Parts: sequence; C-alpha cells; structure tokens
Amino acid sequence: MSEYVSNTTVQHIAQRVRAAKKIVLTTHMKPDGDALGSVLALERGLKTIGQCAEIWLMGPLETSLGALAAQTPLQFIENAAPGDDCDLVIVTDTGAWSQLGPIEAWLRARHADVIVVDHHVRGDDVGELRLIDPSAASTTQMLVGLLEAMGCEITPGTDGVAEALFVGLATDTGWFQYKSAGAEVMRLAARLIDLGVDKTRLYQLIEETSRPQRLALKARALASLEYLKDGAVAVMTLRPQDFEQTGGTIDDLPNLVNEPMSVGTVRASILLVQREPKRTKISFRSKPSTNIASQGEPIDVNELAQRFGGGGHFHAAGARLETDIDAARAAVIAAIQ
Ligand SMILES: [Mn+2]
Repeated sequence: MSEYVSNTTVQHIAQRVRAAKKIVLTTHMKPDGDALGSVLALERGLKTIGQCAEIWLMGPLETSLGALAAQTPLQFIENAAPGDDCDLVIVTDTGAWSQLGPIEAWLRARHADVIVVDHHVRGDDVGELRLIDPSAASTTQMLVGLLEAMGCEITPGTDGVAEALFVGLATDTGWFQYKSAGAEVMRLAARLIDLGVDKTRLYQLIEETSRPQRLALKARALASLEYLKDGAVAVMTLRPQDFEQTGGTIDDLPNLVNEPMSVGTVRASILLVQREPKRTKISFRSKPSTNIASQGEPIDVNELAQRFGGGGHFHAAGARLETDIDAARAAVIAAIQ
C-alpha cells in the first residue's frame, strides 16, 4: 500500500475544482463536527465562485449537527446515489475505506476523479489525489488554504463558510482544549470570530442538547463508581434496569466514560454496560501523559481491551464480552489488579 501522504498541492486541486462541471462532496460515515463542517465549508465556499457542489452523506447524522446545515442541502446515500454526471469528488476528513462503506463501490468506479483532503495519520488509496496533513487540528483548518487558492470567499453568517470552518476546528480540538489547538488554530479561530462566528451559540447547539435521560443515566453510572489501584482506575457499571428505569438509551452514553477523568488521581476509566442478557460492552479510556509528577505513567487501554478480545487506541478502546455484567466486571477488575 502506498504511503498515506500528500501527492498534490492546493493549487492543483484548485485547478481541478475550477475545471469541474459537477462536484460531489462526501465524508466519513456518522459525520462528526469536522466532517460536516468540512463539506459545508466547501459547498458554501464553492458557491461564492459560481461552482456548484452536492453534499452526499452517510448517516446517522446527529440532529444537533444537522441543524447547522441550515439552508445548505444535504443528501443521504441511504436514500439515493449521486448521479453519474459528476466529474469530481472531494472526500474530506477520512481516507479509509472502512469509514466509507456505502459509497465505496461508487468511489472505486471513479478513482481518477477523487480527491481526498484529510488530517488523519492513516488511510487507503481512496482517490488519485491526496492532500494529507496530520499536523492540522481539523480538516476545516486545511480547507482554509484550499478555499483561498480557489478564490472562495469566507462568508459570514449562519449559512456561512466561517461558521462551518469553526465547527470543525472547535469540535476536533475539544473546544480548543487539546494540544492540537496551538497558536495557528487560535489565530484562525480569532479570524473566524472576527467574521461574526457566534461560538456561544454553536457550543449550545452542538454540546448542550442532551435529554434529561442522559443526566439520569449519568447519575446511575456515577452512583456505581468504584476506585481501584489507589484511585488510579475508575470503574462504573450500567445495568438493564438503569436503562429501563431512566428511559435512557445507548444514544445517551457518549462521553459518559470520561466523567471520572475530572478526578486528579484517575488515570484510566472503565464503563461496563449491559442492556441484554449475556452481553456486556466495555469502554476503556486513559489520560495522556502529563508533566504532573503524582500522575505516573499513562495506561495503555488498548492492551487492556485486547485481553478481552477488543482493541482500539492507547487512550481509548473497547471490548464486548458474552457474559453478564457481574462476570465481566470481575474479569476486568482481576485484569487490573
Ligand atoms: Mn477531523
């Protein structure tokens, strides 16, 4: 497999875009803020130079993100397919076949006309041209240079390019918390805010949309919290009755596993969830290394998850066990001790 690095320039992509008659914009399944922000920013930017592009997504798309599209039309592969008259495709925020499932065959059939713009470290040969920058905090950060090279305007307003770029930048940096939010990112954020981006409105729209059931489930999870290894590892459980009694669903679970991370001693957090008999899902998270002496070495949760037939990344992993939650919990605790 060829190396996942750039093989083109923004200038060359700009030429291809200007010469195209019909452009399709797409991104990974279950689009996040950066995925959606990047296709919205391109569609809106291209409009300012008279270029027409269609956005084709693979859901599900969270309602809160969908609202950000405002007047920009979104189409879903699940319902139809892009027309064959398209002569250029831009895939943003991924270059991995595993994240492109429903559109893979369609993309393979027009490999020469596919351009990938991505900031991930790994990817496949999804398109003839690739613009890859793992040092970029978000794909939308990469798009700024491309939009400028194409002569697109960074339009203000709730249907603007600026807001779409900001959404990707903010969500992929944990609202500017992560290391990736360096001086360049802050300068770009400032430029977008100068253009009128309302970050308080966006934060509310994207992050403050959960249902009361989520808080009720969180209360159950926190009530179950136990510390192991002198407080270094937090373990929480959610059982079938927790879902029944709160009315919560798996859609209310994102990020719940991270809650114990706010405790100073905690280096890893584990959430066990059982919703049906003999099936327990385990999420593992750990904190990155810091210079805080009391915190010790970071914990490799990928290695831990692999012991249960799962896997993932150093700081985020998961596993599924064909057992009830008590057996799963005992096994996890034994592995940690
Ligand atoms: Mn991204």
